[in-house]
Amino acid sequence: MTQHLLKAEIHCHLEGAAPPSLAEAQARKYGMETSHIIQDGSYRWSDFSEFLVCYDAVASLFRTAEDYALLTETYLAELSAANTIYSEIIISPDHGDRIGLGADAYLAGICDGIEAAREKTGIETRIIITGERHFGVDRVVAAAEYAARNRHPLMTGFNMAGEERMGRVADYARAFDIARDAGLGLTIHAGEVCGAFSVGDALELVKPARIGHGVRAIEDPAVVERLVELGTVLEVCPGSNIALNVYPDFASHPLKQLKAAGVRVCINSDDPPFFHTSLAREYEIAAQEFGMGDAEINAMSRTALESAFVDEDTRTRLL
Ligand code: ES4
Ligand code: ZN
Repeated sequence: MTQHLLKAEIHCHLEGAAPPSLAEAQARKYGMETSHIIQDGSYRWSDFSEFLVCYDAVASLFRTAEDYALLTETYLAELSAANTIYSEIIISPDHGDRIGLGADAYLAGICDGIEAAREKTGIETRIIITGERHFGVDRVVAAAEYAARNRHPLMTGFNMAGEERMGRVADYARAFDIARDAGLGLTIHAGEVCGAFSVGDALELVKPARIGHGVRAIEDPAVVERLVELGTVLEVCPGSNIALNVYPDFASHPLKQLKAAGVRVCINSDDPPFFHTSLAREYEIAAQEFGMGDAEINAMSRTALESAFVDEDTRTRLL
């Protein structure tokens, strides 16, 4: 059992953490049909492209600041019940814009949820603004500009998620320049759907402190070596990788090889109900599927906190 272990997570998409029951309640509230995205209490999708469509459809069911506060607090309460002391949630102002709420109210609702959860449970949370690659270069740059303009104390990082096969990292590098200049921590989804070249491009062109997934770096020893040299942390999401068929099973997953090569890694839930997982389950997977003991698992939680986009006082208190 891993329930007793203190946990930390630095890669979870907020809308991707909505339980199907909450999405259904939201759909009832707004008179929307969900049979195309939810069946028998589970999200329905069959490959990465369909997953992204399903994700955007679920996001469109959260329409007010209060809806977002409820979603945020619901997720953080679940994390805290699993003994989690720190979380970073990935949010995209585009989703606020798309349903006509606007990015400011979207962010304000999420911050309300974070404060409510902190008051009730003590969990520390920070926000990573993300651009969605499949919304196009201009939207990713706009997300970076939004983050740079609104230096809210809880908003500490910038990411790019979405369809990794769309364009090359070079096309989006300008967005990361804007975020870096604003003092935000940088992380980018790479080496999940695309191969090691995508991780190599990210390291060269973005120079992020962390990479979302990055597991397919294992396909090129030179890229693995570069990750070790730079000390870049991989936000590994094993359950997500199996659900999206990046690997057929845990035995084929490269988490242990990356670790053995000296790459800094931690474990995360990504979009937990979409992938039939939770942070608690990812810790169980580390123990049961990867055969890790408490000390090895705790070392990954420390890596998450060491590489967290958080002020040094908070980091010291949590470590
Ligand atoms: C995502 Cl697993 C994954 N990959 C890329 N973009 C995403 N957005 C939400 N989940
Ligand atoms: Zn992700």
